[in-house]
Amino acid sequence: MNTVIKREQIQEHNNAYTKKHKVLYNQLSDRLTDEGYDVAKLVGDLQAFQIAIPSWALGAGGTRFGRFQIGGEPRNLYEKIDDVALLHALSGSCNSISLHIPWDIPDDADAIIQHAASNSITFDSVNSNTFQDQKTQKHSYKFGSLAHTDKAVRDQAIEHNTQVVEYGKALKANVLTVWLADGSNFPGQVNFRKSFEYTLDSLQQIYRRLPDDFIMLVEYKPYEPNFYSTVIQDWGSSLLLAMKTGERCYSLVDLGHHLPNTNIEQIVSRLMTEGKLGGFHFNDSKYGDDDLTVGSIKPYQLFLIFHELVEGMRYYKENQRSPAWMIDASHNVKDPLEDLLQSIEAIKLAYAQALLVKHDDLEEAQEVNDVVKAQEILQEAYRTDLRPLLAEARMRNDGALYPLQVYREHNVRSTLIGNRGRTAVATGL
Ligand SMILES: [Mn+2]
Repeated sequence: MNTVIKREQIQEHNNAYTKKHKVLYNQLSDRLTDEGYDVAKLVGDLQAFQIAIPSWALGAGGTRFGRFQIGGEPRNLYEKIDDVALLHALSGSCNSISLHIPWDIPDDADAIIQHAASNSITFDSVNSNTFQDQKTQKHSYKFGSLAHTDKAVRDQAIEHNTQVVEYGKALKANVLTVWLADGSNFPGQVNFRKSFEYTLDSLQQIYRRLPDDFIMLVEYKPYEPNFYSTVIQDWGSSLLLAMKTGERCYSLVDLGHHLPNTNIEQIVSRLMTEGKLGGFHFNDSKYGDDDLTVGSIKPYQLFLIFHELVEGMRYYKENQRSPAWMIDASHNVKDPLEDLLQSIEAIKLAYAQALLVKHDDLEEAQEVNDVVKAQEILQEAYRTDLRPLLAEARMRNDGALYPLQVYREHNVRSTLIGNRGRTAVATGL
C-alpha cells in the first residue's frame, strides 16, 4: 500500500493551490472555448489517458560504466507496486505496471493481484528476457535466443516466453512483449536469412500457445547489445514478423530504438495504416537508446508523434486498437520517481497538444498545398501552454495539482530510504 503520501495530504496541497490553478485554468478554458474547443471533452480525454510504468524503471538504472546508489529502491514486487501506486496517487495517470520476467516472478499471484488492486493498479504487459543468462537455465543466450542456430536454445527461449505468458495470465495481464538482443557483432557471424526464419518460426510457436485474450508485441532495435546487426532491426522487420505471425501480433515502437533523425512519426502513421501499431515505449534520446526522460530532448518530435497517433485514431476509429502505452526509461542521475513524474507530464502534454490540432483545417491546407498554413496549424497547437488543463484532469482523478512539488514537500525519497534502507537495490537490475 502507498502509505508514503496520504490522500489527505494531496487534498491539502490541492486546497492550498486551487486559487492559483483556477485563475490559470479559467483563462485557458475561456480561450479554448472561444476558439471552438470542447474543453470538458479535452479534460475527459486527458483523465482517461493512462500510461503503464515498468517495474524496472523504479530503481536506479546505470550504464556499463557504473551504477549510482539512489537509496530506498523497491526491494520486491510488492514495493514496486507501492511505488507505482504512489505515482498514480500523485498523477492520476498510471494505473498499471509492466513486469519483466524473471526479475519480477510473482511468488503468490493472488496476493500480488490483491495488493495491486488495493492500490487501483492492474498488470499491463509481461516482458520476456532472453538477453541475459539466468543461473538456472541449461543453454546460454550468448549467441542468441529465438534466432539461435541451435534448436535446443531456441526451444528453451520459446519455453521461457510461454512461461512468461503463464505468469502474465495469473496476474490478469494480457500483453506479451518480446524484445530480442539476437544479432551479430561482426560481418559473417550470422546468416541473415536463417536468423530471420528462425525468429519467425519461434515467434509463431509462442503465438500458437498464446491465450485468446492475449496480444503479442514485437519490439525492434537497430543496434545494441549487438553492433553489426540485430535480427529485428527496424519497423519493417517487426511489421513483417507481426504480419506473418498472426492477427494478434503487433509492432511495438520504442522511441529510443531508432537511428538519429529517423522520422518516427511517419513510422507511427505507416504502422497504423496497416492496423499493426500495438504498443509504445516512451523515452527520449540524443544519440541512441539513451532512455532519458520523455520530452527532455525533443519535445516537438513527441508532439508530432502524438499528432499522428491522434490523427490515426480519429481516422480509423474503432478499427484501430489503442496501443499499450508504457514508459521505458532508465535513470542514472535523477530520482527515478521524480523522473517518471516528469515523463508522465511530458507524455500527457504532448497528447493534449495533439488533441488541439485542427484536423479539418490542416487537411484543407494540405489539399491546396498551403505549406505555411499547415505548419502554423501544427505549431499553434504545440505552442499553446496546456499545463493548466493537465492539472485540472489530474485533480479530477484525485491526483495532485503539482505532483513534483508534493513529492518534494513531503521528502518522499528520505522516507523511502528510512523505510527500505540506503542500500536497497531494485530487484533485477
Ligand atoms: Mn523498450
